Amino acid sequence: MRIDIATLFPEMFEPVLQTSIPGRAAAGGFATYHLHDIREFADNRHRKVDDRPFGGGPGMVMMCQPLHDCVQAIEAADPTPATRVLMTPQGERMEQRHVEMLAGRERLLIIAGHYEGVDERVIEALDPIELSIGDYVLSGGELPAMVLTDAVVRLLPGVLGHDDSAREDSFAEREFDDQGRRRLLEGPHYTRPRVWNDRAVPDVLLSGDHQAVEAWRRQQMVERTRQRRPDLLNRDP
Ligand code: 9D3
Repeated sequence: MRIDIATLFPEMFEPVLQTSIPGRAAAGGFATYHLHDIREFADNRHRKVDDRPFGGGPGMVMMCQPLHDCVQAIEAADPTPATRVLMTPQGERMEQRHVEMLAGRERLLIIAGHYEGVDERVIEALDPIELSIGDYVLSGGELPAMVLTDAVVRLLPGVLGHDDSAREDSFAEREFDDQGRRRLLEGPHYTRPRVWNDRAVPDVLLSGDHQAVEAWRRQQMVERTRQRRPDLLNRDP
């Protein structure tokens, strides 16, 4: 998969995309990342890409022309059609179903907004999928673009080890259902030592009784989900 990212801060992305799973995806040739600085498409001496909002109000608005020219140049650089995604607080809240849909595309063009917002006319002209990563205020769309990239590339075939893909294939172990909805929260995890600061690992996990372990884990998952995420229980099938 080719992932193009249009941003005012390309330098923010490089360490994140070269590390951990996104880094492995690139090193293995499963994903390529192409960063583009929207400011390089400013057509004025001062490299200005924002301006004051018509009608007044606080903050600055990202201008149409630099972003539009940036997207045209990105798309012209490779004939593969790109799925355009704008990261914006006005978007649909991103969930695993969006991630799965985007992981099936050959090429993504992710636009990280900044400032108060993007001029509505260039959004209309580009007609991107608009996504938010949740209802809290960030300084821009850069971190959301990285979140989306991480979530997508880990789904690309071959990126995760065999263990993980085998696990994803096993229905009972799947984290998400066919509609991309989270099923149950995970239960607690434990490793050595058996006692740490007077806290012991639950006896059942040391019992060697595999059936009892599975029953206990299931009960922990259900109880934790009831307490923390009751919205996940008793939903439409
Ligand atoms: C504090 C300013 N807000 C109202 C006066 C509006 C606002 C504008 C721009 C709030 C945040 C931003 C920058 N954020 C994003 O571009 C963004 C975002 C986010 O802030 N939260 C969750 N998902 C996303 S995706 C893009």
